[in-house]
Amino acid sequence: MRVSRYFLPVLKENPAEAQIVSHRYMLRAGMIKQQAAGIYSWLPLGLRVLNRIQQIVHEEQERAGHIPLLMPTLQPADLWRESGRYDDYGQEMLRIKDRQDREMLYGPTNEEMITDIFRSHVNSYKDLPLTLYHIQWKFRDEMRPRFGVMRGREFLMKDGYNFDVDKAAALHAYNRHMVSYLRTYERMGLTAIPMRADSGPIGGDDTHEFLVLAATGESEVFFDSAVTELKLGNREVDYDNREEVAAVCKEFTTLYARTDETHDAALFDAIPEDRRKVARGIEVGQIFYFGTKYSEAMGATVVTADGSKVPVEMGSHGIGVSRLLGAIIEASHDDKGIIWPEGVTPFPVGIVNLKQGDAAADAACEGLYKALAAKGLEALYDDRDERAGAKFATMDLIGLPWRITVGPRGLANGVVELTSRRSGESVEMTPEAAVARIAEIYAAI
Ligand code: 5CA
Repeated sequence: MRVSRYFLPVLKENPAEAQIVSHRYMLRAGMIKQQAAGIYSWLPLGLRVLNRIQQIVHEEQERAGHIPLLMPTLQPADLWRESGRYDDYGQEMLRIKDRQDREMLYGPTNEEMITDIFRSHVNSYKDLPLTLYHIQWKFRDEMRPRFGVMRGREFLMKDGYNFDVDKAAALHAYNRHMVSYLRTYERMGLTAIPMRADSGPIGGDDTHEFLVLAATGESEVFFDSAVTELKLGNREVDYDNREEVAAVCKEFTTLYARTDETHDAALFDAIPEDRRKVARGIEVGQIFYFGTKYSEAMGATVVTADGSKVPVEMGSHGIGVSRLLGAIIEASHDDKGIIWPEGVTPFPVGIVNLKQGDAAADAACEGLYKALAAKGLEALYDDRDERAGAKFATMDLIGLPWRITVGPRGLANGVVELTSRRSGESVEMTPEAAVARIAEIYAAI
């Protein structure tokens, strides 16, 4: 993409309404525009990151054997009357009437609708296990929408629902979600710690939230600092192997890590003092096991191997897809702007032409742009007739992890400069070497 042809409405001034750094940088980098409290348009740069995040979520869900579908945003109120949640949900639910005066709602989550799909099509244990998920917009009329996409009213969520014949199988589904979430967040450059939590309006006995530590997080968290050292890394996990998946979950949930709702002072005090940490975190996901809460209320049953009919065992599992942009920026930025991890960056590399109109510089930039494209890497090429300082400031603000700087002086010696956004280090090399280096970095992602 050439900046001269792109739509990148960068702001010079700090927007007064933004209280935290991620919100400020998302507005300044021209990623989002607020349309109403907690409701945003996704401008092209923001959409690219949102798409990258969705792609990683899809890949990791499908790797775990979970199946995508797509349910609507609007739901009939009657479905929610069956579970009793239409009355329970309160003012967070946006209630709508259609022209026939039928009661509808903008879905805050989809337990009822997925249970309805299940009961219409599945009757036998032979069709289980089954986990269906979608990535869809939700609406919750939050009392205090704030911090940009972090606490929106309309927001994008991945929500998945498992259906299993018995509790042991449902707990395996819970564990599979935990492992797939750990991998998902790691691919986004995040450390998200699973913490024992409270189930709130979703209900159920077992639930973990995934928290990214950040001073601006809305949740107070208590943990053993050793938990932050745990990494899934590249290890292969066989998602069908119950013991193996359970062992990974045990590794990540044995050390003390809880949100304030479930905090236990006595257990916390048993941690060696130098490892006892109280901090703040951003909740980027939550998994729930709730058994037959919805299936019993809505008549979703399966016939088991011995011929008896039982309500299907369920759980639900959510990732805050749009919130993740804010969480990643909170975890990865400096005073010049965002620093995208390679896994989610909107463009893999930026090209800055120091002297637009100089024949050699223009030709070198075009050559780099095409050579990168040939390797499947779409660069953001700043081809505007602007001062170098302004181009650097834009690149730093939008946070592409790598920048290639091209100018007549370097080219006279056959070199361009490759700069890491994170370390600030620059290395001179030939254009060919720069392309090869970028390709090598992204091949490993
Ligand atoms: N049905 C379950 C799991 S699918 C559910 O709704 N879980 S949830 O309420 O915990 O939401 C899942 C994730 O969505 C949260 O962990 C959080 O990351 C994100 N989320 C929740 N509310 C908002 C909001 N107002 N703005 C942005 N993201 C949100």
